[in-house]
Amino acid sequence: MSRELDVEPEIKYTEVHEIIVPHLGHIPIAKGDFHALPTKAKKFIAFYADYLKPRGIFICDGSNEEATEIIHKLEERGTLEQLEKYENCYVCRTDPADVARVESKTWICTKEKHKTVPRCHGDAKGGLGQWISPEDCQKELQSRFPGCMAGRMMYVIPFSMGPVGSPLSKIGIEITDSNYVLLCMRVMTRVTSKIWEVLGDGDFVKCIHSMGCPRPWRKKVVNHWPCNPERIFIAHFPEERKVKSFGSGYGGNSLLGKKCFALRIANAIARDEGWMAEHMLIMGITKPGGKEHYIAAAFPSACGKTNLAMLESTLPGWKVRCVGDDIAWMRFNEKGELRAINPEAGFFGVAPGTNWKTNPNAMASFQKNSIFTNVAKTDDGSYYWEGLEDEVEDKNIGITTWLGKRWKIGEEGKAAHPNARFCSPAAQCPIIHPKWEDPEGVPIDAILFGGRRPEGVPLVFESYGWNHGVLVGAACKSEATAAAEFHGKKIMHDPMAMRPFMGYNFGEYLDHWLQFGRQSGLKLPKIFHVNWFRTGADGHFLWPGFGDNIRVLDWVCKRVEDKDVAVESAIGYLPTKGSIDLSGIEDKVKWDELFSLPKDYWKSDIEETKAFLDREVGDDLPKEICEEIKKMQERINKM
Ligand code: GTP
Ligand code: SPV
Ligand code: MN
Repeated sequence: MSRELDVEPEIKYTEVHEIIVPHLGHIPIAKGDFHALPTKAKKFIAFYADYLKPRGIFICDGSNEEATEIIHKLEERGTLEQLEKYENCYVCRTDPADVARVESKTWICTKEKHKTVPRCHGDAKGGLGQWISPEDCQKELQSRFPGCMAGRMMYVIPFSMGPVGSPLSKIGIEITDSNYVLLCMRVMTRVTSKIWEVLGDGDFVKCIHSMGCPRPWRKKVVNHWPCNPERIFIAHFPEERKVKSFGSGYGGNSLLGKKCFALRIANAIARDEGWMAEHMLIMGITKPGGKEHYIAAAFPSACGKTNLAMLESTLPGWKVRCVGDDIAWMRFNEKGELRAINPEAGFFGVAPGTNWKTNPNAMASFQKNSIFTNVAKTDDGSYYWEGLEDEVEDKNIGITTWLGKRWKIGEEGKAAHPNARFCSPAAQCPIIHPKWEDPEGVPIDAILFGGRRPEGVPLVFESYGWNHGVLVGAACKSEATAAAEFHGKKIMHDPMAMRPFMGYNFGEYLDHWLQFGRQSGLKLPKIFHVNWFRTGADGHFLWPGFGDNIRVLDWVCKRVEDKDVAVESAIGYLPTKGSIDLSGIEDKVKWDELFSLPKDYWKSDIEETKAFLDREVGDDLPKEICEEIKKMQERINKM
């Protein structure tokens, strides 16, 4: 057996059982029955207790009493503040230096470099996964983790991604010194002591997280939110199914079940096991009197997944139901159907822009049992953010911003951080699908890709087939958003909406997608591209979006049903004029502008995409993708 890549050199894994466990005598078990746990879990906990040196070990059981106890503690300390208008809702303000994912400090560690990043040439910028060698990684970890929980409690969180015990689910254990993380993990994943029974002797994904502020901590703690932003380091070990995250308490950096496990680690597991872990929402849509179709959609962070997954149809009679809003695990079953589950149990959604008009179902989901991060609070105990202006009764009410400043609507500055988030249980969503926890998953009929494309890209088009669809996904680009550390509105590549979440060589990932197309007997979903964000000459969006997106989904469903409502174009099938139902919004929508294909734009776009893929994927770029690029260039030249 190979040793763990990141085992601290002076402590051997084989010695854990004999050497570390006796040390537990010095670290009290604050809660839980350590000795009743499965052996592998005991070894894991003991090893890290000895290494991180917490003042106690708290084995979480997932109960409400446990949460209440932690919430009270955090209220006393000032980390959480109750939102009195709702039931069991709290606001948390972070250190303003810790507000989003940090791609530049996120690493994948494998022995071989090209397991992680493609064999590309000299000038690759390396945007598709960052590799770090085990030696360098070890150095970084050694300079951070030993003793990093001194004076703090070590929480041990057993959790399941996917319904507990389902064959498609996977178990993880997160060790953290942040009780905010514990509270959010309880919402986002299934945390229960049943995990220990299901786990038995089995393996689990090891998640280790620390805020990186051992006591005594001499630096100033801002907003009662300990963190260590200069020292953030997030390391993934796909071969060992392990994640180590240091320095940040925020979202995808610290709720390790989400991006770290359910995307980066799962992505690598999925390749080995023949399935897919994707940054996709899952939804079911049924037209009046029709059959339900299931759609999975990959849009980059803050580009509309949560909103689409919970869409409130503006066309009468349509039924939309949400299976998941951020991550899909998908596998072809023995009948050749692509089945998808949502591995998460909650929503960690963008708050600004969410209101009773744009997303009433999200609003309804977080009226109780929810945690709001970096939102503002009104003096009458309600949350507040940009987009709620029209829904506040008293427009003159006093507001405390996410930065703790006194503020009123209309004044300068922002009330909430643009990446402020609500964290609420999926089960509270009024349109949650009755099958959202079905261990078999739901059958996917169509896959959508999309992004924020102010220019050139029509509202919707359909790919010419699976391989072309994979190219459409690989060519995804979008304006930067506040979900990561980038600033400004530059257009960035975000292939398959997975740029920040790749767990292995992106060339091999594309090949993994393509091999489904080479197999026989699989019912491959149709692949589409959508763009809600095209702007006109005046800078305004050309498409009303939100509930009106049902009109586009309607067209997608017609195509899934093989209806003749499309015409060929250089970039794929476009809707025939009039085949998208615009009843009621005819005046608002300029069809020709929304669907125009400027030849110069597409000529340079495909060239730029080709240059990007050549540069970043290099020798690992599958030949099918090169062929599809060539066909696309030929079509564009003929425009
Ligand atoms: P992550 O949770 O970061 O992965 O984001 P997401 O893809 O779930 O994005 P979300 O649905 O939270 O939307 C992000 C932002 O886009 C919000 O401010 C929304 O108001 C806005 N948005 C979503 N859908 C639409 C749309 O159809 N049209 C327009 N104009 N804006 C939209
Ligand atoms: C994203 O950025 O895609 C999110 C938010 O869903 S976070 O959990 O912070 O990654
Ligand atoms: Mn996301």
